[in-house]
This record gives sequence, structure tokens and C-alpha cells, in this order.
Amino acid sequence: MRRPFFAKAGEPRGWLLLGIGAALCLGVAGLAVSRGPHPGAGAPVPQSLALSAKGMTFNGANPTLQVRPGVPVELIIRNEEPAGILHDLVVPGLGVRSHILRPGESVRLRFTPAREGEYGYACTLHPRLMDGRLVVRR
Ligand SMILES: [Cu+2]
Repeated sequence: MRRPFFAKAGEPRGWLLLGIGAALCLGVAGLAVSRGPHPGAGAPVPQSLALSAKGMTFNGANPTLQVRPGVPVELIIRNEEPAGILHDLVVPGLGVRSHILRPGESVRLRFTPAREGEYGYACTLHPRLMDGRLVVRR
């Protein structure tokens, strides 16, 4: 088989090694980026959760949320419905309650669950379609 005039023996392997080297570099760079800054040793880092109300569910399937006790929770609720559909979110067992959100509106709820347990969450306007569980566990 004829080689192209510029290909000398050994060159293909050189390019392969160069490719592997580049992939390794990218991998290391990716790790460095994803690790991010170190959290401070003081206040606990809040646990961030987000629920999008859309199609009469939260996140498509009313997921079971998991948080740790004694650590602040930041729960963002977004109403991503088309015009005219309102939602809210309550966690009665924890005394958590949002106001009623218009389409496009969002709210950030903050609370710190004190002890382990399982709590229900729901939209009070559509409680049969939009309800799930919040599990507080170490
Ligand atoms: Cu609703």
C-alpha cells in the first residue's frame, strides 16, 4: 500500500501519543475546574435544591428530596408554566410555605430542618398532582 509522500514511519504513533497527552491534560483541567473553591471551615454550606413547577408537576416527577438535619436548606421554587397557571409550595411539617407564584416567578425559601424525619411537600392549588416527600436524614 502506498503511503502519502509526507508520512514517514513512526509518525502515526507520534500523533496518537500527542492525542493521549492532550486528553490527559484536558481531564486534569476538568477536575481542577469541577472541584471549585474550598468551603470555609465556619458556617455550614447551605444545601441547595430547586423545584420547577411545570406541566402540573415538580421537576416532572415530584422527586423525593433529601437533606441533612441541622444544615440550612435553600429551596428555589420556579413556576415555569405558560400564562394563567399558578403554583405554590408548602412543607407543612416544617412550617415552610411560599406565596403563590405567577408563571415566570420564582422564590427562594430558607429553612433548617432540626431533626430527621419524612415530610410531605405539595402545591396547595394542585395537591393531588403536585406532592412529594422531603427526607431529612444524616
Ligand atoms: Cu400547583
